[in-house]
Amino acid sequence: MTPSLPDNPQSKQPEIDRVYAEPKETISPFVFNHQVAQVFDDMISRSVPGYTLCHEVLALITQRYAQAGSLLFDLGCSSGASTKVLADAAPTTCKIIGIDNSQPMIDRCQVTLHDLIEHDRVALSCQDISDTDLAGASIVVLNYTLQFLPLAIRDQLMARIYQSLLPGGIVFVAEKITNPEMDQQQAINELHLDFKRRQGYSELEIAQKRSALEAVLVPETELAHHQRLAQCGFEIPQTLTRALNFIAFMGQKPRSNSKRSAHRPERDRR
Ligand code: GEK
Repeated sequence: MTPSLPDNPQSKQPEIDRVYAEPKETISPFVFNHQVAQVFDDMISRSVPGYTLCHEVLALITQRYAQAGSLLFDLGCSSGASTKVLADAAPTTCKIIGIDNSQPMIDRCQVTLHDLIEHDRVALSCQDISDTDLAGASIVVLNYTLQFLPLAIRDQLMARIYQSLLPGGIVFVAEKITNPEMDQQQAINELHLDFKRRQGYSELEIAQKRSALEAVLVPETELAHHQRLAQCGFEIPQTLTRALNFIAFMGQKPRSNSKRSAHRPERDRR
């Protein structure tokens, strides 16, 4: 039976993703438009293995590292799933800021986080994350967002996050990754396709979405991500969760310069 598709922007009920269910004459590059925003929760949870696990670990990180009185940023907040995790796990003196450059996603987020926004716990802003002032942050989250930015500006954004974070601050990132070993990449890719099939997506939906995401979602290797964090100055870049070709990882800004140099290996201290 075809699932019904209510189109009510005020509805909190997740709607079924059928964006690519019918054959399209031409496949345009994927955009976070109104149609996607309406079904986003269903779309991401049925497309990203480990999505819930990533949020469970984000809650642990937030409990441990959110600094009282600081700001927590969710960059690319979409419908607010990670924003809500931050709000639920952080001290009440923290303010949570959700940023997204898609107005339909922000509208959707306004609905799902209505109570938290009313109580001034969460604020949302529709803007490009390259323009966001991150001063005063103790945690910056980029859950499945960095992969949508042009490769050329990813280093710059991460360097700015590092500079803006308070000492001891955390960057928490979740991404789809690619594997430099062709055989491994192919095997894991096939398992990801199996995951989508088990979630009820048809071959047509999988193929059309894949072609829409081509050149829009550009994954990097796990090593490239860790190296970027290390180059910016983050300590202990490490992977926290892994499900097929999706990982979540974090890095911590040193609490002080002296502590950082004390932990650096001998060869790096010159
Ligand atoms: C979650 N974090 O559910 N500036 C602002 N927002 C952007 C930009 C940009 N330059 N580029 C993309 N976005 C969420 C899921 S989805 C991931 C994040 C996915 C936004 C875009 O509009 C979308 O809402 C989000 O980043 C990526 O935990 O759909 O795979």
